[in-house]
Amino acid sequence: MSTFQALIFDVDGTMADTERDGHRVAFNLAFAEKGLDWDWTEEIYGDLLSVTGGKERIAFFLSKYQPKQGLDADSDEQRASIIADLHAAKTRHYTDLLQKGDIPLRPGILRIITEARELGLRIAIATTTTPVNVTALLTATLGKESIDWFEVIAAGDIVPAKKPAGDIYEYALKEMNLSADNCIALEDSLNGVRSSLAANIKTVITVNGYTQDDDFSGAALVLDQLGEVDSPCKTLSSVDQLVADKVATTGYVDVAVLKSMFAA
Ligand code: XBP
Ligand code: MG
Repeated sequence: MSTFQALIFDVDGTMADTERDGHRVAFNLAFAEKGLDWDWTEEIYGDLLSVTGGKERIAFFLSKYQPKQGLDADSDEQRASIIADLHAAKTRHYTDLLQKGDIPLRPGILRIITEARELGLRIAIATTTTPVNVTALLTATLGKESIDWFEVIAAGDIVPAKKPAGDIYEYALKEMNLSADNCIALEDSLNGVRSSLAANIKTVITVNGYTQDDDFSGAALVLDQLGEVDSPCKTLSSVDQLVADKVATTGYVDVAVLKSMFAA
């Protein structure tokens, strides 16, 4: 039987609720800075989340919403360069927001990282967001030294195809010299679970406001959050009844629950 050796974390929506009050706000600040009158409301942003990656999301917005004020580009190359410039401004605003410390980790994330490290489990990150966004979040929430806790931070344009493709998880597995059946992925969205499952990794989902209605079939365990001693989680679905019973007893997901999921 394969052994449980590593936990691979998605970032946005899983480690922290970064989308509505982080990325979305930063995109709007970048648009204003560049003299664009675009306003990504919470509702529009929910729709735009169907496309992963900030640059790709801007391109999707332009094609789907066709704002009156478009980008002044003569060629595809120039357009890509304007989008890249806009996205760089967004990344600057986003990391500034994180530095202010307004976006905390989701319940259970610190607890499970701490426990995993104590028990010698390996931890890594697989995300579509820009690498500097990951290190800014880790620094703001766990301290700068936490960057080194993660054996691999697989992020952004390091792979050509972002989630829902499995590439970013496959990249992380390769870097860790592990196979999919040694790992569990923690995700929050349909694009995320498609990606982890494309890489054949057993997946735990914690939903959020934007993803609660996503189709998570194929995930091993779906919860509202990982839970804490004083704030129990709710199991939304579980492939294995024993795992669901275990979570119901403690009120949270810990390494013991993940191990039992593994044995299931
Ligand atoms: C979620 C995403 C990201 C961010 C934006 O990533 O789709 O694109 O919204 O990040 P994940 P960038 O859930 O995989 O962490 O603007 O830096 O691309
Ligand atoms: Mg996510």
